[in-house]
Formats: sequence, structure tokens, C-alpha cells
Amino acid sequence: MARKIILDSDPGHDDAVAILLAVGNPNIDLLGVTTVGGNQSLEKVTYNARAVLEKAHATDIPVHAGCDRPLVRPLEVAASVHGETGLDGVELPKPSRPLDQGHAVNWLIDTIMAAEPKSITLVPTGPLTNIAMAVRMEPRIVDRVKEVVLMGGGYHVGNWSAVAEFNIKVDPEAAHIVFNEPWPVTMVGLDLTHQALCTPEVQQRIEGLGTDLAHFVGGLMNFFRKAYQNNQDFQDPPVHDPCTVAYLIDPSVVQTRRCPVDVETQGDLTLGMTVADLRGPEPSPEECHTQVATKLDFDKFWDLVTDAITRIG
Ligand SMILES: [Ca+2]
Repeated sequence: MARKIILDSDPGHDDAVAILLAVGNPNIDLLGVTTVGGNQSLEKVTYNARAVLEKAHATDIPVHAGCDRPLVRPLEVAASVHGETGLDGVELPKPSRPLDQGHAVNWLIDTIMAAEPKSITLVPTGPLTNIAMAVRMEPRIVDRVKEVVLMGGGYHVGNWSAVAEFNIKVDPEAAHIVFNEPWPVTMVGLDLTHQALCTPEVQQRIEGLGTDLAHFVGGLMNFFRKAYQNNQDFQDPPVHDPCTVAYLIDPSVVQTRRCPVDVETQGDLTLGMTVADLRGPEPSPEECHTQVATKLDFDKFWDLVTDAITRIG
């Protein structure tokens, strides 16, 4: 049976690839996309989510807009990485499906509470504002959700500061809430996603499919590559967000290590750091509800992405 997931995202070049992987893989049942202010303003990323679903011929998937700013802090966007639109580098199709009514947080709660317990997996790939709000409004969702597999953080590296990753740094209070609830949390952080590089060989293989969608992904990756070369000292762009979906499709794509993880909300130098305690032997799932992603199977990962783009056609 296909895994039921909700993508909570801020598209974003890599969010767009995560949406395509979720739509194009038969083992994933994408129940909906919720959006959050992050890589760009809520208005822009919500439009982008709808446009990507349009491009993927997936207009049956609902999109609900959520929080337009973090819980406590002002929104800091990532225009240096994703451009003014949040998806610079491609022409976006005009969405044919109107934006769905109702706030994303309400929709998340209603969807989770109406579903079979432990049947829905949350996949946040932006700041964790919506998920934290949902937990505070309806704490029972913590028991009802199967697990949370999120892109964010890192146990050795940062990208928005020396030690903090963008999604967590933007809304550390929300991240603190999400990591401290007792549901199973898998942190797919930078240590893992920096292995998911879109090399020229990978991109040629995708563009070689020759479809309109394949060229769309190529356009996204061209912009993303330049942005990473100019701003992050990378040769090839790390395509972070679809690593979460790939892990859910095939756990052998992403190795994990169980360990306590907490989020720094006070430090002058370390705000938004995900502090992973890797000391001692690996705890059991009963002892510890959090785990971090460590090693990516590069070939399997890009096979899944390429296969999804092929299937969508
Ligand atoms: Ca994202």
C-alpha cells in the first residue's frame, strides 16, 4: 500500500523536485501540499506549489496556504538561493486549480484527525511553523501521525550560519516544538542532503528524457547550480528536499542513526543549531524518538527522481 504523506513546503527549487518525486512514485500517496513562508513569501511559494503540481499534471492534489511568518521572528527569505520568485530559472504554468480554501494548519489537523491513526506521515521541507502551530492547536495529532520525516538541520554543518541550517534557523522556536514532541522524527539534514548533488551527469540524464517536464527540471537545476556556486561555495547544487521522500519510498536509500536531537533557541552564535548527541551506543526506538540521516545511496536516489519524472511524462 502506498505511503500517505503530506508535504509541508516552501517551493523552492528542491521542494519542487520533492513534489515531483511524491507525485511520480507509485509507492507514495500525496494527500496534499501545505505551504509556509520560507524560501520566499507565503504568497510566492504557494503559487509555486500550485504551478509545480500543474506542471506534474497533478491538479487533483489540494494546496493549502499556511503561516506567512515564523512564530516569534520576522521572516527571512532565501532569495540568494531561490531568486525573487522562489523558483527563478523557469517559466511557471498558470495554475488551473484555484487555491484551496482553509488555513493549512486547520486542514492538517482535520486531515490527520479524520484519518486512520498512524496512517499519515508528515514531510516538512520548509520552516516548521505550520507543524508547530498544528501541534499546539490540536495536541492529539502527535499520537495520530505515523512519523515526521523532515528536511532541516544538520549534526556537523550549517548553511545559514556556521552551525544552523536555513529551515531551522528561520523558525527555531517552531523546530524546538516539533523535535520535542514524542512522535518519531527523522531529521534529514545537511550531512545527508549535501550528498544529493545534481552533477552535470545526473542533469544530462534527466534532460535526456526529452520531455517538457525534464527540461523544466533542467531549468530549475541550472539556476540552482549558479546560485550555489555564487553563494554557497558548491560546484553542484545539493537537492535537499526530495531526500525525505526518497527515504520513505525506500529506506535503504538513506542510512540513519538514532540519537537525541534538540534545537538551540538562545545562543548568540548557535541560534537554530540542531544539537545531536552522538555519544555512546545507539539508543533503541523506545529510548529515543529522534534519528538523523547519515548516508545517501546516490545512485538509488537519482534513479528514483529520474523514474518519477519519467512516469509523470
Ligand atoms: Ca524547502
